[in-house]
Amino acid sequence: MRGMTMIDHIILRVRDYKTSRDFYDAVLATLGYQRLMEFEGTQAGYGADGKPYFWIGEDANPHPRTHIAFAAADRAAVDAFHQTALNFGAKSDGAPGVRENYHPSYYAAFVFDPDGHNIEAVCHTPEGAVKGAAGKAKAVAKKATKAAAKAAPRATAAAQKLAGKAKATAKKAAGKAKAVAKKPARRR
Ligand SMILES: N[C@@H](CCC(=O)N[C@@H](CS)C(=O)NCC(=O)O)C(=O)O
Repeated sequence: MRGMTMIDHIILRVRDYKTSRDFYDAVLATLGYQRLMEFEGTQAGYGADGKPYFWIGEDANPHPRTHIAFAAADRAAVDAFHQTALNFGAKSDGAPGVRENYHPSYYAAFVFDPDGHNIEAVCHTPEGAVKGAAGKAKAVAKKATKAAAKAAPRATAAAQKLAGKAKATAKKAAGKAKAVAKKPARRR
């Protein structure tokens, strides 16, 4: 999901920096994005993997309404995004759900941020695919756990064998050293 994106970064002008920062800290965390940078107490950059894509910057006269759609990894994240925004007192502009008018698996929710910008969280992955991928990941994890459990006793046995060999070699070497020490020193 976090590969190359079409937009490098975008800045929304906001009337009250702290109010908007607290709002976006909470709402974007639901989608897995964090505040990564902050400049002069008036600008904050949010993103993932060290790259801030989305910025807010204080401005006494912010631009009129903008629309921004944030990518969500799954439908549960879209739901959490919407609920968290409402908890902040935001007005909903569309409850979480599929928007068939865009495409059959366009699952989105819309809210207005503190300045009235229309922000959206959207997940394009069909529900079956998400469930299928989760199922596959679970199966792979189960297989790996089984294989590890099977390999562990074999590894232990091999390690024990090696330890035994090392012990025998050490014993032999100690015996030899003792014998050499007992031998009287040869006279010239
Ligand atoms: N209330 C609508 C909102 C739909 C919406 O805002 N769609 C976006 C495109 S994905 C849009 O047209 N934005 C234009 C704007 O906010 O100015 C819904 O729940 O479907």
